[in-house]
Amino acid sequence: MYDKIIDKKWQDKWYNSDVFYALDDKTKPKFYGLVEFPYPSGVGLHIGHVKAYIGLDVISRMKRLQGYNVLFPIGFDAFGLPTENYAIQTGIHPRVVTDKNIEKFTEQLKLTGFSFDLSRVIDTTSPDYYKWTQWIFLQLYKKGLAYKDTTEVNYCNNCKVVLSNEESQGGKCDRCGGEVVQMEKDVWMLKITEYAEKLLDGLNKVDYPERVKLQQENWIGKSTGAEVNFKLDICEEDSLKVYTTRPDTMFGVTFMVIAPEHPLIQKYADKISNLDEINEYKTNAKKKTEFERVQLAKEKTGVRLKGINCINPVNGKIVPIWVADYVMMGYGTGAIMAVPAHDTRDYEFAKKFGIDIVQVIKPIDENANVDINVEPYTDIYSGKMINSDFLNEMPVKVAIEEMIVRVEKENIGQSKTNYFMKDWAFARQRYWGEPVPIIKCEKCGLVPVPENELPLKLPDLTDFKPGQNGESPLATAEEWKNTTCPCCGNHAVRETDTMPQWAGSSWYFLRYIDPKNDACLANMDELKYWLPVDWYNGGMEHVTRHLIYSRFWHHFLYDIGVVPTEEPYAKRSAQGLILGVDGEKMSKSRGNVIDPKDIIDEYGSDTLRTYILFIGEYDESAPWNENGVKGAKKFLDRVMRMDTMLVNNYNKSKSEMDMEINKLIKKVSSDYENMKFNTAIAAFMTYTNMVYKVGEISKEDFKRFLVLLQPVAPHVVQELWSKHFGDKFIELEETWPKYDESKMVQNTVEVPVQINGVVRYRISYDVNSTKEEIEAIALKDEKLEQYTNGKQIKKIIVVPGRIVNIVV
Ligand code: ANZ
Ligand code: ZN
Repeated sequence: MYDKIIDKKWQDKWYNSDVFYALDDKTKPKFYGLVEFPYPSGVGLHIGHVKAYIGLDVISRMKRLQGYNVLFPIGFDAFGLPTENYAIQTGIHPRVVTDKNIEKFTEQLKLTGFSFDLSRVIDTTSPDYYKWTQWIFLQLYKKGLAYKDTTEVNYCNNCKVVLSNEESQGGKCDRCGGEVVQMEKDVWMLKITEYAEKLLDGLNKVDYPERVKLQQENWIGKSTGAEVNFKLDICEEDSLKVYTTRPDTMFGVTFMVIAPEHPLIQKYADKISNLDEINEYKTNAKKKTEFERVQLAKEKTGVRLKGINCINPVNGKIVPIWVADYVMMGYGTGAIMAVPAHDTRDYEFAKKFGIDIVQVIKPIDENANVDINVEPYTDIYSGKMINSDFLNEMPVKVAIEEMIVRVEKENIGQSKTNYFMKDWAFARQRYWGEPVPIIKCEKCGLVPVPENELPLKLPDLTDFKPGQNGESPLATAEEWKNTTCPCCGNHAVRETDTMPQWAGSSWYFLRYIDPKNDACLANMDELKYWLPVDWYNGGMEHVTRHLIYSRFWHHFLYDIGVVPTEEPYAKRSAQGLILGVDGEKMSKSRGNVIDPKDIIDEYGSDTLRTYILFIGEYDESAPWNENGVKGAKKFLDRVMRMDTMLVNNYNKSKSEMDMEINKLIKKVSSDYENMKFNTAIAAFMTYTNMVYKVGEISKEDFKRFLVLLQPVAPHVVQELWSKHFGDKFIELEETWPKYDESKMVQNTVEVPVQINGVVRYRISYDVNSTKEEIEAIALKDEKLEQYTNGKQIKKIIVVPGRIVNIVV
């Protein structure tokens, strides 16, 4: 029986030893396995963490046994709102809360038996660590990639912080789920857009799942097209600039749309006869989130801008301008040329307001039924131009090129690439974050804190509450805030914004490589040996947040010569969720949360590990099932009792047993490598059943079985190992077994031998034997004597694979 008493016994030994520490030996091949480090919340380790970490725990354990120098580190991403909010509620300092939570987390990680290198634990809130986060910020600042700008930002009234686009996807705050509103604010921004191309390119050089690549590509959202200027009828000197991906459709433009925030409205306010109406529309638009505004399904609204029109540069036609909130100020130029015949949103708008619709693209198939009076024709990635003068009959792709050439030649526009991704709003108005190391001087402007003064530590406050109107609590730390300018020595004040939580996690994997270095973020020789991370596992929810941010920082650090590789992660995988018993996402409110601690207490760590790996495909979601847990426990019980069947040499079925263990080695090795843990465990179960059926297992095969199973059930395995094969840790004594392909085919056959029509005994021979060889084996058998009684053998007939007939 697997008794959970052994868990503690081995955990104590493991974590009091250096068995999981990465070696300082660069002659060995290395394996760097990385998992997303946890936020140490008060709730502690949840079941999702276990699933997220166990995959690479298995792989790392296998790699150790395969002779790699393995770095499998863990740390804590500890700045952030939950801790701070808790501090505000209870008055306990976030430092105290964080330390307590980290301690609790570490204990729970040990309970699960993870093979993390605990000598390299990092904590993003420790000044030794955030010194380097601040240092990276200063390098970004010096290269012009960190800048301060007054822009419309996403703001959460609940959390009282500015959010980046990545943190407000779908118009909801990442933290609290509340509505995100737009607010004009002076904030720090990081120019991630400058790295858009590199981030796209780099995807070709890494081994990421397709769905991860696709999500990143879509988030970056590269779009190529043209900016085209439409002159204003009231002032031919001035024009309205639009961004379009379809310059080929310019003859189909029947109206223009500008975003409610477009500056044209201010500029020509005196020319607009319905300014009040426009302003009212603008006020209403402000109340909507960006998400609401751009939704396709939404009923279109808008107001005609009376008093100003545009002139279509290709045909001289007068085109009315409308103000509508489906056009966003933050994308392209905040103005579009509307082509209702071929764009759904423009079509709905034109129908609602009775605007002309002119078809300019027809399908290649002349017989296809297109009626733009009924619906827009949007299948326009192929097709030919009509009603378009010099473009007529051209395929659309040619027409796009042709029109770009034309607008550039006639100086009415130029080709243009846009990205959906925006620069990264990089400031929070909260206490528990890295202080932005910048000083504001009246004379010198923004001045970086000198690098030798880093870390710029957080002041010790007692009140952490965010201020009103987006003021940071640091603004109340008078003594800390007031300083002198490093440039001119005059009085100056510190930046009081802190960095967002994503800062510390954007480079943490570098620090694990050299966690105690105080001269640089990590030593180059160490980085050269360990980078890139060989395998990074994490959640799908981080693909367009952390995974983009950290790739951006890494590319930047590569460009300034601080790291030796362009891409940080060679390979990425993503685990699926564990759902509640009801098949729904686990949540406190649903009451379907499974606490790993409860499972460990009742069934043991290895049961939890085995079950989670067995629950389904590792990268897919699967509901929790208590019977499955019991099944895993039963399997481990059977493994624990397998040693009652140990023999030095097989008495029966040797070749079959040889075949089975070799098949197991091959399957488990490749299944682990492909994260097919469930089928690997199924193979262990089949093998175990077979051993029980045969009733014996050789010591040699048992050894190999244990090595293979160790990554999944290290407690059980180490216990059995110490009982039969010595006291040391298995990884110090044994290496990963190799399989012998030649033993994996069924290479012997067993056939009956009949003497005068009666089956008397059986012989086995190699499948490749000739008739003569089979004959010889049949005749050599010692049992022959007793059935022939010395009589003369008259005839022997061999039917290979079936029978041997002897007539005496
Ligand atoms: C004319 C046209 C005709 C368009 C047509 C599309 C289809 P992506 O691919 O996402 O870059 N657009 C441009 N700026 C916009 C803004 N600020 N808010 C809302 N829509 C905007 O999309 C670019 C297309 O989206 C542009 O091409 C423009 O409409 C619209 F048959 O111009 B198009
Ligand atoms: Zn100064």
